[in-house]
Amino acid sequence: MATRVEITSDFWKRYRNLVRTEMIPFQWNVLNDQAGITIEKERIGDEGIPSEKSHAIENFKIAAGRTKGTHYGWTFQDSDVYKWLEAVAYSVREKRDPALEKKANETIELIAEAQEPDGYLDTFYSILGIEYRYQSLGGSHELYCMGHFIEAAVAYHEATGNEKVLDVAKKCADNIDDNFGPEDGKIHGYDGHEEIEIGLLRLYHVTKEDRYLQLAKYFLTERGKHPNFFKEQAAVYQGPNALAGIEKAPDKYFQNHAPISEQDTAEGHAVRVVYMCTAIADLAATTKDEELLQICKRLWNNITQKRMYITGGIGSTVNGEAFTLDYDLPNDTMYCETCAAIGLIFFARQMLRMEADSQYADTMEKALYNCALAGMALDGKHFFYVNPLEVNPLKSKLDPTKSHVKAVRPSWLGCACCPPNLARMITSLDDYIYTVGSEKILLNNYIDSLAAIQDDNHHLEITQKTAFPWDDTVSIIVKNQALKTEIIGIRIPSWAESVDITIDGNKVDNSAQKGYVYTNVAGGAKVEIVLKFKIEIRKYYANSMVSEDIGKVAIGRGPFIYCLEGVDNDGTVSTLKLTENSKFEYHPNEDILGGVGTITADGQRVESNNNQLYSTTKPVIKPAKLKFVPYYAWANRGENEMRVWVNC
Ligand code: FUB
Ligand code: ZN
Repeated sequence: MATRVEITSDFWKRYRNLVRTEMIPFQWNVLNDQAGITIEKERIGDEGIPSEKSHAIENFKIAAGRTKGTHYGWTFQDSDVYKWLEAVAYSVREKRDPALEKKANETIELIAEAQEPDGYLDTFYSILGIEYRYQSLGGSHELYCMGHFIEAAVAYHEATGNEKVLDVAKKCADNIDDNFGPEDGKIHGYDGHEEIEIGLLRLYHVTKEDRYLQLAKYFLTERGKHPNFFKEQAAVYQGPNALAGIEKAPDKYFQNHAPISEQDTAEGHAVRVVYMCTAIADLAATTKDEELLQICKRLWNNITQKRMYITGGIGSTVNGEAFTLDYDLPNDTMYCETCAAIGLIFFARQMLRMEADSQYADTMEKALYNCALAGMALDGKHFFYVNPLEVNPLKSKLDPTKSHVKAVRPSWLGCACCPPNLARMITSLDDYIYTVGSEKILLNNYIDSLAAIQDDNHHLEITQKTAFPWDDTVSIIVKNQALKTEIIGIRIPSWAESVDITIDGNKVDNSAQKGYVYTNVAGGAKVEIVLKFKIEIRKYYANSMVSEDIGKVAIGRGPFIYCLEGVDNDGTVSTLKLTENSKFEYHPNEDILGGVGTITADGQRVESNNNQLYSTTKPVIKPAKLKFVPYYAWANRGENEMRVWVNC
């Protein structure tokens, strides 16, 4: 490994240990239907949601011929197993675990047995009708699942040296290559859900086999060139029900409305968009393609400047789990799927390979510390799919348009894409701290850690000592063991009011270029860079085009966005108000929510003085104390009202 980062941060070690000791074993039990839990439907009113069991491992056993039975679950049920395997890979990369590796190796054997002799891999069609494969790509998720497998395989191979898993992945990619592409006789199409493109590029990076890169490029550039592709396939399809009817969704749902070169706005299903963008950005960075970079920048700007929540969440509507239009950011009906925030983090990471611009790392950090982390309970065993910015638990129960907006995290969901996505994100967080380029190294995330960066261009160690995100000081010790000078770019976060920087005790210029302050570390030198951020409690106002946030304010400190929860605020938070003169105080608080910083403010409560629905009497305004907790930690103390955007 060219770069190895050991995370030593208390904040992140707790999460990473939780994933290793609770989440991965728990998910294994779920995948094997041995967790003894109730699986919830994502929302009411959709009878087609399979939620009696996971059956994911059983599907593989049936496809492998080890047991008899039929397929159960979504067409993409296999991906739950692959994401689990990927999380295992990163977890054992951090700390070898023979018992867990044995389970993973056995799972790989099972997957290999389920693979068709020609490399095709998908239990849904292997069980229900292999002759129908690749014929219903709008909803079948075959390539999506194989993409997840390939990602897991590359990660597991890199972590353990396991060759078998990489062989299965190559066979799988070769089968896709045999079946798709511009040549006559091949399918001129792509999957309804982007993901295979990410997997193929990862496989290319490890094997250097150009066919995989070309195939990823084909899928990306073919998309949107013939929007009727899914409909045409569906019209003649006679195989098992692979989300029948999905082809009638608007072309935008699949990012199939125009070639990617003509896509200026983020349209349709949010996870698909950011997975597509991640792959385009990886391809652009890998091939140094300027046109692809411009596509990425247009989509990035549209998402982050017009369609993203202050928590880093994306997807404004449950209808198609999708983007809607610029500035349409409702707080209590939105989607903000955990996977979408994670996908945005993937996209940001790829953008940093091309542009040393801190906006990417700022957004990565925002999505990570807020929307993504909120997807998981502090116990590591309960998960949100949807991450609202405002909840009234009764409305979620009684208003069918809000049934997807849950007030407490279920143990597991019928559509289980988010929990294993969180597991793989948290276990691979070490990959997001630095961007190692041939000319410079960017320090993107402040996380207590030890990094060894050793490749053809670099030979150095970087140690970060910090109690961030709760503290304002970071000591960075850079030991350059090479002869050449290293250029280190240090990110100045957008939430910092200012920063003092010293190098070996001497104050230095803190002017930044696109959000990074650069310093040279001479060959053979060891320097200590100390950053002291001025972090204040901030009031954020949304653009006035966001009608839902007019007259409201959101509170943040450092990377965290805060929220009000009923449990801290006499039950009801919708009647609370901040004023222009509200004074805020920050309190480190070890006693709640696993140790967080809370914020209090003096404000007001608005109360009607009669019980009429409408009245000519103005409500009474009473003084009130407001208490805020970090958004990521909400919904860990039972069912509660919650609000990010507070009346003011
Ligand atoms: O379609 C597979 C996954 O299920 C998507 O990424 C999620 O949004 C959920 O729809
Ligand atoms: Zn998800």
